Amino acid sequence: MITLLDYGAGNVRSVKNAVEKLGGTLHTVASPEDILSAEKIIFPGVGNYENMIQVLNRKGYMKPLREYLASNRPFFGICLGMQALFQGSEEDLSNTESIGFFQGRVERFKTKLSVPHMGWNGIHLKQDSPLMQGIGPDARFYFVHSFHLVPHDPSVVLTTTTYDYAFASAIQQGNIIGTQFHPEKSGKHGMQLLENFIRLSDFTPCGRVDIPGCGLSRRIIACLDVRSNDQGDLVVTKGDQYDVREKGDDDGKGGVRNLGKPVDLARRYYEEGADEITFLNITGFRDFPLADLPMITILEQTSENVFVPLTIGGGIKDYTDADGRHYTALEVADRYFRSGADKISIGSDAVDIAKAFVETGKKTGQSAIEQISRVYGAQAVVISIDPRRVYVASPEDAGSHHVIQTRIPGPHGEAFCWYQCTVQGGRTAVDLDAVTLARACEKLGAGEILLNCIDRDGTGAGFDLELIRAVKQAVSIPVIASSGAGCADHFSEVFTETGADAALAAGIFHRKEVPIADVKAYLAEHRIPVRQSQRP
Ligand code: 1PR
Repeated sequence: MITLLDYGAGNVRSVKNAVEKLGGTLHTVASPEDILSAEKIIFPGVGNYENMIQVLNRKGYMKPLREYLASNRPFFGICLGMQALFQGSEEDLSNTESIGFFQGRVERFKTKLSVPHMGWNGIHLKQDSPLMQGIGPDARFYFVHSFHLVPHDPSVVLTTTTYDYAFASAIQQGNIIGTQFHPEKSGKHGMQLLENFIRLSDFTPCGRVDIPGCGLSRRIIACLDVRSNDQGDLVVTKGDQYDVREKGDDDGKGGVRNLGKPVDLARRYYEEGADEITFLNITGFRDFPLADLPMITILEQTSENVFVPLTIGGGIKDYTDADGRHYTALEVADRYFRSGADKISIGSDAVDIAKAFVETGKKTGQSAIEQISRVYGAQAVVISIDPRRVYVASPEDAGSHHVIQTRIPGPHGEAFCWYQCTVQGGRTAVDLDAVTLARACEKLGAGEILLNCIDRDGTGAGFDLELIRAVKQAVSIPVIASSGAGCADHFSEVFTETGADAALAAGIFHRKEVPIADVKAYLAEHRIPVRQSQRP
């Protein structure tokens, strides 16, 4: 029997699903007594440290947790669940007392690399622990965090991981274990680790070792654009420059392209080695997503069998329904996190928010970006940008917009362009450029940029390298390059020429033109680090 400490923030569904898939039985903590009577505890933490500590205090969990840990019964803290074991964090501005079982604190990454540290990274093993049985030096695990542990006592470090510099990525003392990475999101190796925790009863390490692992890989993301077709079924579709209807009918208005069922395709991509899966509800801007229960069901069903990060986008904004009930974007996001999402992606609403911020220079604290980031952490907030090129003869013609000199001249030989943001799936253009939008959203608390490009979407002509380079240079959060992948070499090109942290594709995967495994094999041949595809 595993006792799950769910304090109400973040996606615990994946941990539940993983434990149940491995044959474990779960009981969720409902009172402080449940902690005291537990035999094995898993404490998954995602989101904001300060919020977590306040909730633990409010629920009266601090004292029983300290008693439980002192008894050396098995405990597995994941991400914030590990950080909480120490004395405090730079993320906690109110400096509330933490569990303090170990000496040390949590500090923000001090690096020029993208923060959050997001993606699949290796581990350098420092202790010979039964927990690590069956996990070799090629294992990579999924990390997503802006803060890392600085323990006082180096003997509690189980593994370190290098992101610019080495930091403690897992700790262990007796049966008390913690990982900064998410085993429940780390495919086969993560499942092995959880299985070891469920199966074994004594984790006491047998001594010190020094086994280096591999480094951070570039991520390959499969994207599923989802919408109802004309028969009302939710299907994965795929547009050409955002037009998802078949061509060729007399009136030019064919049916919605149907490339498969969302849950089936997501599972296929997980098995083929996708590092993440993104669902975009592409009509979310006009329908209220919480009324769109099938989308919630898709997430719930996907998370039963897919153990890599899931992002969901479309319609994440404040909303008033037909009965006059108001929902905040935070409530919409909360429902998605509870259904199995690890990150939410905001498209149209981010444009309005950023525009207001750029015009006033003031943060309201109330925008969807700020609210969701405050509760769930920056790493859970992705901004999806849908830009289109606007050619100009000279930089002055672009006004205050971020303009670049382009190698791809415009229809009249223009040598300059800027990237105009759009909303509502490309239907409406806005007086804001993609670079300014990305910068503003980073300042407001977003943790990642999903950078689409309407000109390239579905063309197979390759990513828009000039766009991606401009945005990547403007922000310090990770950037996902999207739109236009047509062959494996396009992925290699986008990583080497823009520094993108991840690359996303849809059409070539849906049509089975280039399998994910082939993309990864090609990247590995070209010395670009990737997590090798492995059947789960
Ligand atoms: O505005 O917050 O409701 O979010 C809506 C979301 O839906 C946005 O993220 C927006 O990008 C997306 N969206 C809206 N309409 C469309 C459409 O296609 N008609 N899809 C759409 C965007 C673009 C990519 C695509 C890549 C890779 N899809 O995500 O998957 O371009 O494609 P490729 O590899 O085939 O070239 P909101």
